[in-house]
Amino acid sequence: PSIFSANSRIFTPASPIEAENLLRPIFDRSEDADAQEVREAVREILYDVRTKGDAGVLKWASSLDGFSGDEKAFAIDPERLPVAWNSLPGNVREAFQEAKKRICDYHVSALSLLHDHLPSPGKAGFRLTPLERVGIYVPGGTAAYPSTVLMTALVAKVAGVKNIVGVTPARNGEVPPSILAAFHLSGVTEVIGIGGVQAIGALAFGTESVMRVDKIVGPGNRFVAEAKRQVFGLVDIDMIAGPTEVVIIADETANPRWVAADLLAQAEHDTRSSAILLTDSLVLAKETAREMDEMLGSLPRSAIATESISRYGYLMVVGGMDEALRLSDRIAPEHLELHVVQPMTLVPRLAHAGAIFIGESSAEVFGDYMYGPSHVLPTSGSARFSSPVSVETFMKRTSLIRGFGSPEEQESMVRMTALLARLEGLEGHARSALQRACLNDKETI
Ligand code: HSO
Ligand code: ZN
Repeated sequence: PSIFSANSRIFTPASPIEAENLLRPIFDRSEDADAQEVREAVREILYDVRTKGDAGVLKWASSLDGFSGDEKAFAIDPERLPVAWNSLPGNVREAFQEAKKRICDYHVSALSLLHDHLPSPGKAGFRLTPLERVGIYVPGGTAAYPSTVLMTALVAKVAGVKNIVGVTPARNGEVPPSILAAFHLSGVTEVIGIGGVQAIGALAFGTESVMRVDKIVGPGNRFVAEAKRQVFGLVDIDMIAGPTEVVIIADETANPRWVAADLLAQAEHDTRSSAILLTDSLVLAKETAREMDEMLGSLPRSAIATESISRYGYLMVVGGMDEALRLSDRIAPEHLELHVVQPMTLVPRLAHAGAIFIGESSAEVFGDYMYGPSHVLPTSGSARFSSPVSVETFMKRTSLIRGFGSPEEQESMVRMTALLARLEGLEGHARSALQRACLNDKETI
């Protein structure tokens, strides 16, 4: 029996600096002691895939994933997808359909806000086009979530991506039916049954049997994350995903049962997940701890949740809401819940979060499945500079340039361009510009 009590995770820092120091393990969480080993292992596998193609993939898929078969077995028979979908119970299919509808509605309206800016004569503008071929990576094991398939593949579909290839490890030829069903529901018709670093390599370099993609999207373990980092540039990637996290800002009016339940929902994902309460109420912190202890008693994944809470869980009592907001921005959490009297008033005062759940009825778990925005969000503080997966993840911009507005403007642009080109020692550039000068004083500048 565990002697852990969430009470031991209540902190009452006396100053903002002390609060920040207490949170140090959160900021250091992504720096793995063995990162060097991970980097080297990944480099070796990617090298094999790049130089040996299918044979390289096969070598690692069989030694790491127990893959049996030849490279013809990489591709999963598309006929298995509708079969998997039809094998799900009716009410599960109904829930998935509803999730699909809400995800598509949200992203269709997001897409409608994006417009090409086609240039009139003499102006510049831009055009947005979908990527042509995208790989949706789905990890194996307990982190294989069909909801994540919907939250990535459907977004790509709405953005207009023509070729979406699902990639997931087939252990002994088997992929969980719920994953195949989710591919089917998302309109993915091509599925490759390999996983890990070798799969990322195949997607990035292409092999005899796997066609290379333009972008790789989706979560994965540390090895997959490092592989995506190493192939970035050759292909695009969505992000480097770290363990999931939630911050809840709550005042004394919050319901401690809901706060506790939401913290545990995040903590059960992974022993390295982080769940943090920031409150100005010691009473709320104590009641939340009591509720957590009680709920942990019957939670099937209590071992994972307990480990995550005891390492990266905090019930932090701070001097006031200003301090709570400041700490939350410092963490830049993937998910932020606001359980306070007037939650909307806090929103403009917060700069950094992947997704903000406004008001205590907006639980993060609804965002995992049913609210439309993608649940693939920036983690590990990267919400400071990056965004959730969205239609823009699957699009790119091309600048469009269409001449100058008048002969006078053209004349002066020719002169200035030639001047700057010669400053850079590029006479060829200067002459190219000068070709466009008006006839009267073509060569004098
Ligand atoms: N909360 C996770 C996503 C997820 N939860 C999938 C359940 N299934 C990261 O945003
Ligand atoms: Zn979740």
